[in-house]
Amino acid sequence: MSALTYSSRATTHPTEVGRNLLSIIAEKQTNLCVSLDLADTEKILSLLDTLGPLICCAKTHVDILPFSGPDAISAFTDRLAALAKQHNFLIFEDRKFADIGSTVKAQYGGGVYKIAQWSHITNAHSVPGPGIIAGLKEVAQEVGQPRGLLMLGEMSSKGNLGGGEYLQKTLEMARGDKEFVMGFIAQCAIPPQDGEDWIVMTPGVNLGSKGDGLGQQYNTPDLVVREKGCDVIIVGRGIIGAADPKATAEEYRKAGWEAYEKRIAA
Ligand code: UP6
Repeated sequence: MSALTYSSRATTHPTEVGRNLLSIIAEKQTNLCVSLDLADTEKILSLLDTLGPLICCAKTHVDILPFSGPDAISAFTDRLAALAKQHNFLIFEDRKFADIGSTVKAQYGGGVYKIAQWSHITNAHSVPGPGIIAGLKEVAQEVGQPRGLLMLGEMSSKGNLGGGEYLQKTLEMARGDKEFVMGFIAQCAIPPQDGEDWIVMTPGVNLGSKGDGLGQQYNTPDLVVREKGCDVIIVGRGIIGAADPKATAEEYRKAGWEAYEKRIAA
């Protein structure tokens, strides 16, 4: 796990999106990514306006939203981009691509969502093999804006097939493109080899619950950041389901930041 500070990693990270994310984290003193799993665009946008100063990243599942048509989608993603700029956070569409290179290329760049146009970060499963990274990268390069990919190495849910040898094989795949793959969705730090620095973003974080009855398993910010060495906590229902999302997000921000400070001081 990294004992280096976010700010030092922000200058050396091999990917541009990684450097941007680490600088935002260091500058705003927040390793909190909020997961906006809501079926209401106005709610998402107004929450982000409130939570913007407290987060480094906003995670979306754009396919949960009931859009009336393509114009409504671009209106939403434009407003999302404006909020990201205003409050200085990155956008992470949690698409979890999982097909052959040629198909994910079409899914990432096209369709109604045009994810690559507005999302700084997206993620992919390693099941299809390295072609998935190559396909997504072609789209990222066409966009001409910094885009980063996280590989899913281990999920938070009970009984998932990730971790162990699967994570190791996913890491080997990621090593094939260190300029595009910025890190992992995982539950522990990924030990770097020379010149590597994998950003680990970790879902399954909640201060008040152990799970959701549908397989989700929760850990605390302290466990995932201090003990396991992860870099970013991803919190959904813990914040968006709270009576006061702003005050609750500040609790998570503080808990995530203190866990990081303890880790680098140890
Ligand atoms: N997510 C997980 N676990 C993973 C990968 N992704 O929970 O291993 C995503 C879910 C959801 C969010 O798709 O958007 O993170 C977690 O939300 P929650 O905090 O409300 O459980």
